Amino acid sequence: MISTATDWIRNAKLIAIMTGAGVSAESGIPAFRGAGGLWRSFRAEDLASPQAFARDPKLVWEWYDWRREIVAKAEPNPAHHAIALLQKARRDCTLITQNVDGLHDRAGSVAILKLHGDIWRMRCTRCAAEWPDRRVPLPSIPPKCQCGGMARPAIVWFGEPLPPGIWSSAESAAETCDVLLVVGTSAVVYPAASLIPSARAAGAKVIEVNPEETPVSGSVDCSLRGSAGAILPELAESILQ
Ligand code: BV8
Ligand code: ZN
Repeated sequence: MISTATDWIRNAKLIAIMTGAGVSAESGIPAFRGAGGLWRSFRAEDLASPQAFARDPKLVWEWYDWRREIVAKAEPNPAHHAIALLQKARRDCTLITQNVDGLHDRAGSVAILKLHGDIWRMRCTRCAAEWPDRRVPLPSIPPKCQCGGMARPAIVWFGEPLPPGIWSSAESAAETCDVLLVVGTSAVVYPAASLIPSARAAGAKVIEVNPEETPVSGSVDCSLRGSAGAILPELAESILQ
């Protein structure tokens, strides 16, 4: 199986890689669904929405402050490094991520299409200014903009549209690639998950890396059952040798 995947990627002209929370699991960052997805008694869907933020901005910010602390202590794992290596070796490799943790950046990946935003950036709810803020923990919650307005995480919440430019770049990468490598996503969040059938419909070979079955496992061309931290370095090594 992995040799098939290696051949497809080696012979591909255009490669797209789409990652989800599973690629950061081995860095110790809890994924959204499954055991680690809870904080106090809340699920991500209860907190990652404009309604939750309007109702209780302090609670939502406490959740992000807690996640920022975990992410700040986390290191990119071999999967992030293997993806960065592939991108360096293959200029025609587009990285699309649903993650907001910034670990792909820290592993050296560039031109990352961040579909759901960035946990290290803030946006003012009053003047819409946007800025990086890496303070952990935050000195005051909720954080404020220089204009005095309340800041929100520069993250795409449920019910909010994805950044239009980034989304259209991700769509065209999925529709033009010869191989789409899907790593560590449960493929239940849309529109991100729709990139998988779009790539397939456009004729790409789709390879999935996940220790578990997902709703797309039955319709991909190659399912590599295992952890990203083990499989990606093996893939990168055999592709680049
Ligand atoms: C939109 C930022 C429209 C937040 C995130 C009903 C009501 C309301 C909305 C909807 C609805 N039905 C559908 C929707 C749309 C909704 C949606 O898809 N909901 C789902 C839950 C059904 N989508 C939206 O709302 C999107 N916006 O539709 O807007 C619109 C359009 C125009 C104008 C106005 C509005 C916005 C979606 C973005 C939400 N924000 N993140 C934050 O992070 O704080 S999504 C969140 O889920 C994360 O980004 C995460 O990445 C993403 C997807 O989850 P996964 O990455 O897949 O992670 P998960 O834990 O699920 O799975 C981990 C996987 O890894 C597992 O498969 C596991 O087996 C695997 N794994 C574990 N260990 C490893 C591993 N794999 C490899 N190696 C390992 N070691
Ligand atoms: Zn402001």
